[in-house]
Amino acid sequence: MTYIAKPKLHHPELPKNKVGYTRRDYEGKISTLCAGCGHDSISAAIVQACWTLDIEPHRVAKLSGIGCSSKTTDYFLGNSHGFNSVHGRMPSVLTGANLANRDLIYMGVSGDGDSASIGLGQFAHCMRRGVNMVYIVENNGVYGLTKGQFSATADKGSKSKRGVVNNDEPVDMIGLALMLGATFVARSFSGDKAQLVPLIKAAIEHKGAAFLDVLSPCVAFNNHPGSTKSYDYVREHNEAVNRLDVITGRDEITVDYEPGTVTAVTQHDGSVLRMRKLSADYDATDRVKVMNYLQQHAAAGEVVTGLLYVDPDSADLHEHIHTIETPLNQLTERELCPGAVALEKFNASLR
Ligand SMILES: Cc1ncc(C[n+]2csc(CCOP(=O)(O)OP(=O)(O)O)c2C)c(N)n1
Ligand code: SF4
Ligand SMILES: [Mg+2]
Repeated sequence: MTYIAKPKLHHPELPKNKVGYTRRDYEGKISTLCAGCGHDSISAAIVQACWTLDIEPHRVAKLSGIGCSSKTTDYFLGNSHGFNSVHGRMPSVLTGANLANRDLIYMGVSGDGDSASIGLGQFAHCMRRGVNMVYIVENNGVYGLTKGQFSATADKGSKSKRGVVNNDEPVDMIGLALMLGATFVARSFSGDKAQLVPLIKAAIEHKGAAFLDVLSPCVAFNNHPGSTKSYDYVREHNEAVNRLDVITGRDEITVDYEPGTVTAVTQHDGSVLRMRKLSADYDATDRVKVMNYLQQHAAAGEVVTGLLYVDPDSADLHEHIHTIETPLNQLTERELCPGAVALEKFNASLR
């Protein structure tokens, strides 16, 4: 992968977070994406989210597949663990890493081609298994890296840059994530940092599979009239159901909730999601109602954004399969290989 390292020089008085890092410490290499690509704004939002959450960079593992979107893991969190896998295989590689070391924060970054075509099966299984991760799809409706073919999320009737109409039904990744049991489902727009940063923070604090579909226009191949993934189209059709604040479990909670307008959801680690209702009939904790609401609004041509669904009592894969609290990669040989007597006893219990 080609890259240009960022100069390390910065102002000596840049503000530091609680763990002693400046925002610059969360950046990566200089991006080689097209100027104006939505994916770069998502990288900036990830940097902002991790810096403000006071996460030590070495506690994050970022994984990706193949595509312009998957290249971005090189452009943020340069001091974190990273693995660029093959096309559509990020979820299985991430699942394996997560099983070996549950102590890291896992961030999977993918594209609509990477996740809705070749990686659709992998996406499905990490959602239904509840792998503890933030799964970000940088959704531009095209294969940007291979020069703008329609992807499986391109809307029926939308036009390519050359005027060709897409006649195939789109894969609705939000609908799939909900159906498959994801416990945190959100949609946002790369051009709306005020909405995107708190959603990423909330997804990081969530236990289980947190899915974020981020509309991220491809300025080179899908930002023209007739595209439903262009900056203009998303701005004009954006229908936000809520606005989010995240208060981490570590901080004292001193918020004054306004009855009727703010819903507070406490997560497993004590962090509180405060959702300001923008739509009076929206309940982000009722999976079936959320699915109906999204279908109705999609039929009306609206792009519904915000925290769409959250299960405050979520569990993750480790709970499902009863692994021990100690990360498997820290177990000693003695614990991993308890000896012939223990093995014989175990085998006898199965006879
Ligand atoms: C196994 C395999 N098949 C096909 C390709 C070619 N290929 C590279 S990137 C890509 C699609 C990328 O689209 P998306 O995930 O939407 O990322 P974007 O570039 O739009 O961000 C394809 C088909 C590949 N690299 N590997
Ligand atoms: S081709 Fe599209 S997706 Fe790729 S970097 Fe350029 S604008 Fe972004
Ligand atoms: Mg794409």
